Amino acid sequence: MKDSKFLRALNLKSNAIPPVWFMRQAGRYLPEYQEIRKNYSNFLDMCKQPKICAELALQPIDRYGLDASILFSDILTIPDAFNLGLSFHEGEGPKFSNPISSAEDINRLDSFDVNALGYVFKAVEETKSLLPKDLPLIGFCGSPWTLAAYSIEGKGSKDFNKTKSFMKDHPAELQKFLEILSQACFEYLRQQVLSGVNAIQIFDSWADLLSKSDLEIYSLQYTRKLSQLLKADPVTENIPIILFEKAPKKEVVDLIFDGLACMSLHWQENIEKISFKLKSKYAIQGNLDPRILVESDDLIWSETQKICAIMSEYPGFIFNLGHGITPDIKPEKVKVMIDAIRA
Ligand code: 1CP
Repeated sequence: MKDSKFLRALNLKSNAIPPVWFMRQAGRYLPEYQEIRKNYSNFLDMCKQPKICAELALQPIDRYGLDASILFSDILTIPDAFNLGLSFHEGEGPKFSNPISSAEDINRLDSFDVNALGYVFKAVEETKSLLPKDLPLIGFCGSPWTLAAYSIEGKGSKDFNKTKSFMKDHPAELQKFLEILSQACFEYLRQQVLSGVNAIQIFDSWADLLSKSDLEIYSLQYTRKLSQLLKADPVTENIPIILFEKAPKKEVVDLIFDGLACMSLHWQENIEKISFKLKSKYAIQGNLDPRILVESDDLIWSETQKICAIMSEYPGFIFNLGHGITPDIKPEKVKVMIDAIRA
């Protein structure tokens, strides 16, 4: 892994050309993904096939020669392992048949058995066996808060009203659930590392649901706890941790903490301003607006180069989008962006 530009950046070393990978780099915008996806009615069944996951993780690497690969799985495997009954069907987001709907549901929760996620760890091993030697693999989990939000809401949602009511009615039980999820995330990531991942990203994709003070109480507190557990364990202590917070109500400087290697910036953040504050302390990943990818090649090129120019003197810059690639994007547009980075 000595020659990995991505790992160099996470260690705050400079690269003449920034490393690049994308959130949701494998997925529905790729025809080769659709080709495999059509064989499964429930997306989760596909995630339970380690060899298929490895093949899917390699698709964007083969197509674009990216600088990092990400495990092909989903953040919702943990709630599924708590027997909340996850499925994903055609044209729908995730659905839980047995969501958390009362305080008692939390007290009655099955204990977490990391071995129930053995299919994910096998997928890590399979993916590592196919990847070029110097290409790192990113493992991941959802933040405890984001996992709790889906587990209570029972599905994806615009406003997560059920979750917000639960928070108001049962704050102590919610905190208990977040504790349980933090420990589960730790065991899950530790096992991913034992199976071969080289870096970890924590997705707090529903950070934007929380007010400034609730963000600390229900999300950041537990993400920090998870990171502390990782940094205190000999298996995971040297694995760089990247944190993605979607549109948080707090300033980025108020989200970072000791033990973090890198902040993955949402597209609404001002990368230039933030770079002055984080320089020499944290790597930065980001943060082109994914919607730029529906625009003209010229605009994609200039907006990509703008970010690269701003960050050219920043040791520890990793090019990424400010959130995931959406299913409507044409793969050729992604190529334009990569060419602009490497030009
Ligand atoms: O029908 C299909 O083909 C399923 C689409 C799909 C894919 C390709 C889902 C369902 N998950 C994934 C893969 C996935 N999910 C990866 C690995 C691939 C890669 O990045 O290249 C990762 C890292 C995730 C993580 C994930 N899942 C997040 C965090 C990232 C983010 O976008 O904020 C979240 C929020 C999910 C939930 C999820 N999974 C799938 C869907 C449709 C959703 C979102 C539902 C909603 O809007 O609430």
